[in-house]
Amino acid sequence: TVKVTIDGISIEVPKSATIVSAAKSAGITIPTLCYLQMGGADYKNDCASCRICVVEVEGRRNLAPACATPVYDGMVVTTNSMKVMQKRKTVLELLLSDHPKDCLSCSKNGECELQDLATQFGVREVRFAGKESEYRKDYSPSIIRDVDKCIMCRRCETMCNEIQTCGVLSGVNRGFEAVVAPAFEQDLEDSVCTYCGQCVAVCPVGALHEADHTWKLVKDIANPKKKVIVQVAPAVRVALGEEFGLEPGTDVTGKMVTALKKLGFDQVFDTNWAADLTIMEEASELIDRVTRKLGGDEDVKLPILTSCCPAWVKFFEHNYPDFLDVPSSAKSPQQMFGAVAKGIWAKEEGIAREDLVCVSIMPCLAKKYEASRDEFKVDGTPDVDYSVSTRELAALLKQANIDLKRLDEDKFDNPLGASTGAADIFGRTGGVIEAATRTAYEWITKESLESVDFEDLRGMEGIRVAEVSIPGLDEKLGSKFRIGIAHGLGAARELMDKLRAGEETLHAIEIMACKGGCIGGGGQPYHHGDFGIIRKRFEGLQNIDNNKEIRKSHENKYIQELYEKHLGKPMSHEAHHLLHTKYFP
Ligand code: HC1
Ligand code: SF4
Repeated sequence: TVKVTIDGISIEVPKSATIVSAAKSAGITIPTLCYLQMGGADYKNDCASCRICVVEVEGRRNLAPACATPVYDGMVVTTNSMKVMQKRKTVLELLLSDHPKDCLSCSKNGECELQDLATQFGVREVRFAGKESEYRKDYSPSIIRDVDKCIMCRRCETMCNEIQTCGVLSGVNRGFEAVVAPAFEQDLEDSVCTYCGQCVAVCPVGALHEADHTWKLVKDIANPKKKVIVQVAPAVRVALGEEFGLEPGTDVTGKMVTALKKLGFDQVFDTNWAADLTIMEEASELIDRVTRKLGGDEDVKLPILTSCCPAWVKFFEHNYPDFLDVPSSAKSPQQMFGAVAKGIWAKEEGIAREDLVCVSIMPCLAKKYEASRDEFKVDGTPDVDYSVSTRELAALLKQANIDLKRLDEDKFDNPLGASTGAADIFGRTGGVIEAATRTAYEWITKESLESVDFEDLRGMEGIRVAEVSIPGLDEKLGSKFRIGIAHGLGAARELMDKLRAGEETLHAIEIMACKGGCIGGGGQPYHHGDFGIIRKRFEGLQNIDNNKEIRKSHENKYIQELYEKHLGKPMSHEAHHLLHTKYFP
């Protein structure tokens, strides 16, 4: 450790500390803008581009950026001198001089870190008003880039390149024209962007935001000719409460159902129901592939990869075109839900396809793009009409004067609303493969599991490998069943590269594009760099699973009924037609 004095307070801090982190441990908050560090997610943006965090260091002529200046023994720092305050204000006004002033209609209004600083610094006028840089807006199915608002903090660039390893965003041009953009300033849609939305999750201003479908939804609900049904993803129920002042991880399932009914949805269903259905298909596919492989079929690909995360799907389509036949062909729960709702349920209810609007509430921005993919359309109309983020839902509830906190609890409608605990954990890293393991284990051994808790599959490390003993299969495989888990696309790439190089042997792999899984999705309430929030959502989902009476997907009665009445058995011709898909390079 080293001793430093900050604003007269002497403290001992680790040698590796910066002035910002040292000040924090002394209880002093230095304002920052470009700087963001997320412990637990390995994310650190300390490019010192904004200079808001400047401080005085004794013996140093120029002010130092606190985020990127390491401490040393005996260092004396002043964070609040007149010189510092004036400099910060000038920096802020220079930033604002090239920033649109349309805060009232900005997607980030109320949550913008630049706006917060302007409030904190009491900015009443911008002394350096003049020419502002102008760029065209870039619209994609999931994300809108409003580049005029970019402040070159480069948080998105760090996220996209270092954590997600997608390499889509980087600084281009110089001086006044400088901006963060895809190569050649092409549109996101023409790039290898996965729409993971993690750049949106860390953008401090309104330069990156979701393609907002809220008003389409309002219009459809208000249209008496339309039947509007909704499905809600697992991860939404442990995060939505945050927008209403509840602790991260609080289970608001029942209140959320009431809220959705109050909004006017005709039926409130659950993506979880379709998550149970996904497990039926995925676990069957897994057993089928393992059995065929053991039978000597050389064409069979193992490990099987999960395929419910659309950003991961787009990632492997771009980066691993040689692996297109490796992931499970099972559609994601969102798309299975849409296919069954429009292909079976609507017919039973006598609702014409063109009159049914199927909406999903998702923690994810890539789900918007997934819903728009051509292979998920029938006669040109999508199975899921549009996907709305957790944040958009919260905003809409507030507009409709619905205070989630104060609502009574209600239950999802059936048949597409019942689910098991295995479905809830889909929303956290490791959950999909744990759910599949619960079912595959019982199907292979024909015995009931003593405990459905596969603790070894849980955790937050970016890449995890665990072995599960499946009596009867272990001997044939010559090893235990080996499962890999990765979350965050950088971790996914690391694992995939090992597979490609033959350095790792696994039987099944779960990959989720976002850190923590869907609970950390790009459409969730902003965490402002606090990874502890994602951990709490993780625990929230686990608690729901722990407390469910039924915790294995194949025991979901409504799913069993679907097979009995319509699909026969998993992987049947009918199931393939409705519930499976293809991938494209
Ligand atoms: Fe997910 Fe999934 S878990 S992908 O993270 O498989 O978005 O929550 O809805 O489809 O069920 C997201 C979450 C979600 C799907 C499910
Ligand atoms: Fe990169 Fe993901 Fe943002 Fe696309 S959505 S630019 S892949 S961080």
